[in-house]
Amino acid sequence: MTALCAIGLGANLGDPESALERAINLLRLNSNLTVTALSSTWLTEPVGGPSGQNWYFNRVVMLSTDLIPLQLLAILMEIESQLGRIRRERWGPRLIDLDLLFRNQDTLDSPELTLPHPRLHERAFMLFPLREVCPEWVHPIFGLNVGELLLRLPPSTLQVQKLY
Ligand code: A4P
Ligand code: MG
Repeated sequence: MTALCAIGLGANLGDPESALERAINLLRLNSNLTVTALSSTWLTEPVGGPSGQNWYFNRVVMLSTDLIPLQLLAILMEIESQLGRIRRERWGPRLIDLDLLFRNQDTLDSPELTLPHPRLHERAFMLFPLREVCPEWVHPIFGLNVGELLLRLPPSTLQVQKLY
């Protein structure tokens, strides 16, 4: 069954804008999925991790695919390693991070994959770009759409800026 999926992209090391472009091109080249929408690029304050990190560049990509979620996750990890990501500390600075934000209304909680992404609902850096490309999506656990999830966030967590 073809499913609608959202991918969250983030980068804050090296040349983040070109890393995001390259990741999107690799997704477009993959014959097992179809990219259907791209958000703007957002510049966002780092959440978690060591202090003094650069601000992140974040985007959301919508795609449709017949792949099962673990196959899609494997593709995302493959793209991360093609772009030179080496996993170091959790939430540390990174060349590129690709997260599967959701697949339709699926819920899944396994060691390799949690759907929707377990922190999506609390992250302005993903919700602002997601609202541009899929505002109608309803979180299957909270029963709220993307705009409603954003309204719940404390103003102090909204340090984001739309670039282009
Ligand atoms: N995993 C489980 N569920 C998922 C999912 N839905 N999508 C597992 C992707 N991966 C999922 O991820 C660790 C493991 O999570 C994977 O092996 C996968 O099996 P990782 O990418 O190796 O490590 P990470 O990215 O350091 O950890 P994590 O938990 O993915 O971090 P987050 O939550 O993605 O946070 N601030 C701003 N402003 N912008 C950002 O983009 N990103 C992070 C990373 C922190 N702060 C940020 C940003
Ligand atoms: Mg990740």
